Amino acid sequence: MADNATTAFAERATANAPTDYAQLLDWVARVAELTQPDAVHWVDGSQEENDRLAAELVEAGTLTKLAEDKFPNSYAAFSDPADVARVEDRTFICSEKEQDAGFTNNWMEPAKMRGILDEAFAGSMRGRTMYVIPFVMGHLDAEDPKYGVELTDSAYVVMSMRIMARIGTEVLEKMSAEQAFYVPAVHSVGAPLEPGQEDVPWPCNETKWIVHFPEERSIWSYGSGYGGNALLGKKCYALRIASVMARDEGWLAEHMLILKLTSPEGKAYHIAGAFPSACGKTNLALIDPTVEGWKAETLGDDITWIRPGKDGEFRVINPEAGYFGVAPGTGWSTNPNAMRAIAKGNSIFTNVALTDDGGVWWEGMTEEKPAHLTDWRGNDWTPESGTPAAHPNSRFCTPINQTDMLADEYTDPAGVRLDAILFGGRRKTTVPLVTESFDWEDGVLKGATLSSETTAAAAGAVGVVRRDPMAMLPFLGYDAGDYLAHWAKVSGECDPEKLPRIYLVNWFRRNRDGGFAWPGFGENSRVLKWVVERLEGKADATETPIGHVPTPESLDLTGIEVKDADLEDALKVDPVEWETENELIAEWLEKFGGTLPESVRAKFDAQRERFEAQ
Ligand code: GTP
Ligand code: SPV
Ligand code: MN
Repeated sequence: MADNATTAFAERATANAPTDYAQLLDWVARVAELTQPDAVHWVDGSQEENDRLAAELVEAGTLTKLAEDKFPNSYAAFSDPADVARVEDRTFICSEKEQDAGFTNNWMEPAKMRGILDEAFAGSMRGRTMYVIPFVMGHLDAEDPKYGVELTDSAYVVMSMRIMARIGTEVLEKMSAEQAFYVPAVHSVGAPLEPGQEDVPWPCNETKWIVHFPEERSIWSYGSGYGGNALLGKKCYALRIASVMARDEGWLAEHMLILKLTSPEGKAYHIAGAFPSACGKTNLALIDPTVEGWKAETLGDDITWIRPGKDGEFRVINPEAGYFGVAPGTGWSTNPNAMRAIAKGNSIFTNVALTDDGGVWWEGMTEEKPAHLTDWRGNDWTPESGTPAAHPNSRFCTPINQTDMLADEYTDPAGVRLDAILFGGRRKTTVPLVTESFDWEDGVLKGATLSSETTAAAAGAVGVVRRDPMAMLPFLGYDAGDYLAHWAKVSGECDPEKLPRIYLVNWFRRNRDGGFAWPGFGENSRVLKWVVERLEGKADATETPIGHVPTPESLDLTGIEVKDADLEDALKVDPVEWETENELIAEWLEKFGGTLPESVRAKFDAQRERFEAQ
């Protein structure tokens, strides 16, 4: 019941609001009544506003300004040590029916969850400002712009969302003029301040809730300030909620990079890659090809929206505007394109280490470790410390338009035609460097049974092999079997001749000595060259029970030294390893229950039969 005090919150929220969109004003007022912020600020997205928020966050100790001559307009943030990654066990899909969330998701009855959230959010923004961030995922001039509004009590989130998405006045004006649907997304760090109570640099709550109501298309996030938990346009909207929109509207929302590759003959190809978190999307998206004459340009590194195009092709766009990239392992030798983009500034680094001269450092940035650093926890660090200076899931947040190799088509709402899809993961054994699927449905099987060793991108154990369908395990907004059926449905609307070819890749296989069998990074261009030559019908391959694998001679290894034994280890399809793998796949497919599409089961049976016939 709204008494005078709570009504005052609602009035304050909408007084001087830069819009007359009644439904939006009403929702903002209701959330303000619930959360009771001290002030409400409608975000315009300007540089001045950003600079003001940055100054406030520096004052509060949340941000450290980096040396202007090294990283202009850039900041480092250090999170609470208990708030460093996505929290999958606290992430819920609250569909009306449990079966619609599927076996891969946490589910709770929506009414029950609403009760919990009402309690958690009641007064949760006390003593703080509630920011209203109008945003659009994808292009503002798309045929059907995908709007959202995030209400957050974190200025760090505002600054990060400004990098990751198109936000502010222009979006609000168009959304209001169209009275358009927007995804309502509420975020609170869950750390209200009593009058006079001093704030901490990274407020958060031990209890965390990352909740999606797919039918309502709404998001409620509580207790974390970190990345995918808090920048709600990213995983919560552009994957979980968007996957549900996509199911209902006939398209696909995927955890994929998009790369444009131009051959020495000047033919351009577009390749998407679905790899689980921290498994190499950003690195491949920004690849610096080592193979002669090939040019790479990027369109995106994390999220791809796929639609059937007018001519029966798959068309793809990147709905994001920035990178939230894994810092460790990003260096001048492994990823110079990312380093150049970062060096232009306008970035926020989270949980990296600070150098004594006002710069940042993380493991793998340079070969030689600095003699002294302040590590991500704020402690003195030297190479002898024996602990990582940067958190393994530390990240750089950088505008994509600072990329020298950004493809022109990035700005085109019509996107690009997709020629190939790579599914990849981290597997020490079993999965060869690259395998071409026999056909589309066999490729969908490869996606459905994709597996990877877990990484630091999510809280929990690292290095455990788990199945991760299409690299979407943590990001599916609905039942996993229905999702695979939807892949079949969307592809059924395309010209079969124009469907992208599907490849399974693994940059992480170990050789017999325990090292990486394949050098990876820029050298992956050699694999991409093989992929394109397969599309062109030029490259040789060996047929194996899982598909076509390069012959050792068909990979262009000019200019690098790869030992014969390593190449053998990288390309091998070992029947003994695959006996175990097929067992694990069978167990995995069992979990889908009744919604597993028959075509996936049939393609798996065919794979097993090919092994048996060997
Ligand atoms: P999210 O942003 O979490 O979705 O991850 P991502 O898939 O974009 O991962 P990213 O490209 O940032 O890679 C993460 C880690 O994989 C880094 O530590 C890299 O050094 C490592 N990595 C990427 N590519 C390769 C490769 O080709 N070979 C090897 N050995 N490691 C790689
Ligand atoms: C991932 O974990 O896949 C990321 C980082 O891309 S986050 O935005 O935190 O989800
Ligand atoms: Mn990701």
